[in-house]
Amino acid sequence: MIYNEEFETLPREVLEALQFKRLQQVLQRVYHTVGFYRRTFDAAGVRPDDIKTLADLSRLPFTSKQDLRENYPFGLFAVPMSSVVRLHASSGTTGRSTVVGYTKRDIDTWSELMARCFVAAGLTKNDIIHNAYGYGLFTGGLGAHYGAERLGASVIPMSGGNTKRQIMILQDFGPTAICCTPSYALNLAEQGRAMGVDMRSLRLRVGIFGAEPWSDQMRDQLEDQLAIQALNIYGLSEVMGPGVAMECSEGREGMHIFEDHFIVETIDPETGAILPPGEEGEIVFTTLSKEAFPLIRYRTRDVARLITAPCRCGRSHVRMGRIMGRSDDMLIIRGVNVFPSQIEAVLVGIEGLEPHYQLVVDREGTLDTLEVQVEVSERTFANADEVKVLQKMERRIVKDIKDYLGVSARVKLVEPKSLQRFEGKASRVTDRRKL
Ligand code: DLL
Repeated sequence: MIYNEEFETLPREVLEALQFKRLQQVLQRVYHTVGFYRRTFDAAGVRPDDIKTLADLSRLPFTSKQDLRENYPFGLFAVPMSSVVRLHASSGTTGRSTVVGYTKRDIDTWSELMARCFVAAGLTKNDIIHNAYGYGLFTGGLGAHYGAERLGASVIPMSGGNTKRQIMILQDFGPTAICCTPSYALNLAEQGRAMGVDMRSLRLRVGIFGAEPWSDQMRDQLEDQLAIQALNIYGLSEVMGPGVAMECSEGREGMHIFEDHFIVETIDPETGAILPPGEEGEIVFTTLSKEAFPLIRYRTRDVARLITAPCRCGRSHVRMGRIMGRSDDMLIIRGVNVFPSQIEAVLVGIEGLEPHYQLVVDREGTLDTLEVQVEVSERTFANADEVKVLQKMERRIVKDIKDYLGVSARVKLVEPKSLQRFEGKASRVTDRRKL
């Protein structure tokens, strides 16, 4: 089943003609309404009128997360605030996070794209959708919620956390689909079993999992433990939120990118050169219909490959394979995006610490763990005859990391000069997770 048969199955030439028409419109709009784009286009010596084919897009400069940060909070909005009906922000930052805005029509488009995702997963208005993506500034909760309502399904706005209650609702309300991060789904399965619940006999038949990397092995585990079909959904706040791309239940190999609303490119993260379809590289998106927060050639830092082979579901939109990694150092810990530099910002704000730290990420059972090892200064160390002083410091760091970044960490204070020093690029993260 296809939600928007007309647009999701457009023949390639028609799709590209539509993309080009929309591209011209969005370029004119950003050039005339967003100072940042006017400056970067001018600096590159390209004007919207110079873009005469889709391939000319490559003449335009990229937009990076850094550009978004520098224009915090609303500098890249292309409409006045009076037209913005919703704001979201990326998780986990000490201030200059990325803030995104939506007009009424943007919310409508997003709802439609999420409804397309649900239908691609085989859902209809007769389904009950348990939505355990977090509601709030994170786009997951509300994004999936509006899509489920658009489809006409019954949505349970669970949000994240409170696992025992989630299991009770899963048993009592009998949802047929669940939306959450894949690691949380494993966690639910495990805790359910511990509570003596037969998690395979719930009414669930589909899981729509995303917001963090996962693997085919994890898919097998989820399908086995919950007796469901587990499908991959992709998105990022900057570009829209969940629903930029979705795996269909027929193909199950790669996620269809809704190309009537986004142009996708893969580039070499080092040189910025465009790669031929099929080669693994950094994914770059240009939004074609967004009003409040259009993005031109946005570098996602997500590494994947595009699949152009036709899919048996009949959708003509290109697919992207699983995200294979990132071309920067962003970590996703229990669904929260964390940059090591943000942890560093917390640590340097605390007296008595040295700027030498290591982050160890692991997975215990189904839960991601983050350990922050940080050196205390000679002075603190010499004066810390009382263990209490160090314990107090540890607690403060744990609290600050939780307050600023929204992620729980274990903190280990270590002796001055005990952590490894680096001659070139510091490598501060050890990621032991096997997905
Ligand atoms: O995670 C939006 C989302 C919500 C997607 C719910 C899917 C489901 P952000 O918090 O801005 O937005 O994080 C975006 O998460 O750049 C990827 O690195 C990662 N990511 C999202 N989906 C997947 C996926 C939401 N299916 C960042 N596989 C992205 C791997 C994913 N990584």
